[in-house]
Amino acid sequence: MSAAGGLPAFAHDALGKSEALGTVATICDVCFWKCGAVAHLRDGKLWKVEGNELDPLSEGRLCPRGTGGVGAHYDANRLKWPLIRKGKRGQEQWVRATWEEALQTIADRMSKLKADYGPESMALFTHGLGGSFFKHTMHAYGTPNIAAPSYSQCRGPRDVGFTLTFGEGVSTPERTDIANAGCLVLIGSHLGENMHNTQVQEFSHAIERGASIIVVDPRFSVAAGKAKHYLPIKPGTDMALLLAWMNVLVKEELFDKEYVDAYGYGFDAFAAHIAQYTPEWAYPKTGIEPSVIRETAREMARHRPASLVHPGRHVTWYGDDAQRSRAIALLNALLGSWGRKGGFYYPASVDIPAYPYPDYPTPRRPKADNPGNKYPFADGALTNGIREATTTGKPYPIKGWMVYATNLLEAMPNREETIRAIQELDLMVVVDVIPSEIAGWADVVLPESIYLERHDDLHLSWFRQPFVGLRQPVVESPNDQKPGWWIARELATKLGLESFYPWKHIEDYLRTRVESAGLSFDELKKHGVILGPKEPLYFDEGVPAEFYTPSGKIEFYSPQLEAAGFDPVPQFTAHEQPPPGAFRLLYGRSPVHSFSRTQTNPVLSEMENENEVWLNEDIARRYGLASGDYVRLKNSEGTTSNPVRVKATQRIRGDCVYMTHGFGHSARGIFPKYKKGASDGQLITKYEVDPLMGGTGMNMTFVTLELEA
Ligand SMILES: Nc1nc2c(c(=O)[nH]1)N[C@H]1C(S)=C(S)[C@@H](COP(=O)(O)OP(=O)(O)OC[C@H]3O[C@@H](n4cnc5c(=O)[nH]c(N)nc54)[C@H](O)[C@@H]3O)O[C@H]1N2
Ligand SMILES: Nc1nc2c(c(=O)[nH]1)N[C@H]1C(S)=C(S)[C@@H](COP(=O)(O)OP(=O)(O)OC[C@H]3O[C@@H](n4cnc5c(=O)[nH]c(N)nc54)[C@H](O)[C@@H]3O)O[C@H]1N2
Ligand code: SF4
Ligand SMILES: [Mo]
Repeated sequence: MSAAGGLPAFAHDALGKSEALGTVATICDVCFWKCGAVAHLRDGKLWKVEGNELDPLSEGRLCPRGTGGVGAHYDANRLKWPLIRKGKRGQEQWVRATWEEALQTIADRMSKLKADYGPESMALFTHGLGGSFFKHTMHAYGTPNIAAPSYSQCRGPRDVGFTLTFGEGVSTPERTDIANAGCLVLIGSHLGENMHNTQVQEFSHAIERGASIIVVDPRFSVAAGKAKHYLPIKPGTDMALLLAWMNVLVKEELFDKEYVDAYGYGFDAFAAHIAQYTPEWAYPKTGIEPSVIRETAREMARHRPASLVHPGRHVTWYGDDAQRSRAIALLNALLGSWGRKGGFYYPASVDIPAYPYPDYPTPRRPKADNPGNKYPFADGALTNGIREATTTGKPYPIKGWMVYATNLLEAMPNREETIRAIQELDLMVVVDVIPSEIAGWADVVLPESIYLERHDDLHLSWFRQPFVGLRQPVVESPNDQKPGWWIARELATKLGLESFYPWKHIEDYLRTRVESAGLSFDELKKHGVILGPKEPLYFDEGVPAEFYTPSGKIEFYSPQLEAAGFDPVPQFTAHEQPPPGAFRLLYGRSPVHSFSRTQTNPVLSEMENENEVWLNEDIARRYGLASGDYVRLKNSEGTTSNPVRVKATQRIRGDCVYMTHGFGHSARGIFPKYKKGASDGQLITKYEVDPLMGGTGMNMTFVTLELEA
């Protein structure tokens, strides 16, 4: 099984051939969706992972990445023990250290930072459930600077746009009732490539049921292949389409008048504003024919209120993303889908009290990411704001970064800016499982046990079925890796913060919490999940129709935005288009990989070990290119990618190219065979900051093609 790295042969045997010797219920972490899983052992070794049938998120089925999760345990690229830098930052030269040495080094430097600059000078970047004990240690230490790219490089603008409109965001997992939608509109959301398990399962049931699907994407995505209407929009013009759709619904009186009368605020001002945005106005901008705009608007109206315009997730596209998300929210409001079956349901969670910790110290200064409230509607911390504070020393110096499970060099736009900030630090710590790009810049690298080797905090998502889930170890770590909770606890102890960790082992912590809610921890360990009682999901099931906006209503016209100097009703802004000979770089998901975190997984790498660049076939022909040829992409600043294989296809417009994110690794410690393909993260140097909330629009990169000799 050399192709699959260190994978034992039996891991590839036909499933079910021989009896598994043990099973452990746990939670997948190949992405942060947190599906309930059951891991099987054979001869004491990790054999396979399947869905946990009791778990409402997975309903017994994992996505391909989750199934391939065993490969994370057998990944030959893994960090094996703590490392301390020798040589310059970024040279990726290390000496092996003991945990005692590594953690004492970090604690000594953190104590010095606290004395010299205050605890706020330390920032934590984190992604996923595993980060919760690092957050706890950092709060106890006294810093408010805790951020994740999953806010300002992903879903932040969406939740701001929805909150401005309905008074609430769409949360994770999204409260979208795809399961019951009669019409589902996907704007970019590439379900089927985006493999968020629950949504993909609901989407496939919707297809089976014959739901009417409308897909808006410059690229004929997997979802587009299932659509009744596919709208190949010109990139960056979705706002024009949304405005025109709303224009049709209002003009033809197809919207839910009763719902708008009952719950809407400022509808008349909204309607007056929207009157100018006819389908004929939108046509030259979007490239979508007026008749198609009208037909699709009517299709949505026919199915309302079970007409769901999906809010998307990764919406940081063009810098006006919160307003575009608000337009999506308003379109849903016209269709009456919020709080209605087949639209947006009201989620619930099991109520488990927090652990009775002492109070955290109050930071003396507010967080540094958004000085002077420059981005007035930011309701999460901005990674890019912390990066800027680190580089400029303003509003106060940030001198230490702790980076947990987030590859900032691939995830944040403009890698050079990130490196410049890192050079200002007195301390840079990375907690990772492989020697990733970001780990390459650390002073101290701490190897974490992978999710199948550790406990994490309880999983308490808000969902249509309330539940609590447990991640627990299935196998031991192969080397000197340690679980995050242990690392965060040891570090706190060395910082003199042991009063924040009254428990010794995480099982004591978990048991205390679960039992304080009157539930059985032993049952949770056995089944991996405990369901709570179902609650009403929709207004007509008894959910009170309350909107937490200032007016207490759905804000068609937003006095909040107006007061802050922004458009109270969304408007269209034209975005720069690529110059002749250049293409807009678009990116998305590979169905068998997560971000930049799975390319070294031997099982998933066997399925796909490099990405491709999608290029319109007619254009490819002009360049003399065919599928399988290799090109490099060069951005307008002159940054050039690794060679990447061409996919010449009619499935993409001629003004853009597309690739999946996460490939083209450059870290020294990753074996060369896992570094194939090109990195979108390397090419995205230009970005547009959202003036409402500080998210970074990253679809602003133009590339040209460099042919391989
Ligand atoms: N397999 C897998 N699944 C994942 C992940 C993963 O890593 N792997 N990551 C998860 C995460 S964190 C997120 S946030 C989601 C992201 O997934 P989504 O939120 O579904 O994806 P987007 O980033 O919106 O979209 C990429 C799609 O938008 C299209 N697009 C690009 N520009 C435009 C435009 O201007 N207009 C329109 N209408 N479409 C455009 C692209 O062609 C592509 O099809 O995926 C999640 N699911
Ligand atoms: N150019 C570009 N930028 C993007 C995106 C894009 O598509 N293109 N997508 C955006 C989106 S939607 C999001 S949500 C963010 C996500 O971006 P990130 O938050 O960076 O997410 P990942 O790529 O999952 O980063 C995971 C890092 O954690 C490490 N890791 C994996 N498993 C573990 C573990 O068990 N423990 C620890 N300690 N570390 C682990 C991996 O090796 C990797 O270094 O990126 C955003 N930025
Ligand atoms: S969506 Fe896939 S990778 Fe993510 S948690 Fe679920 S099974 Fe795992
Ligand atoms: Mo994301």
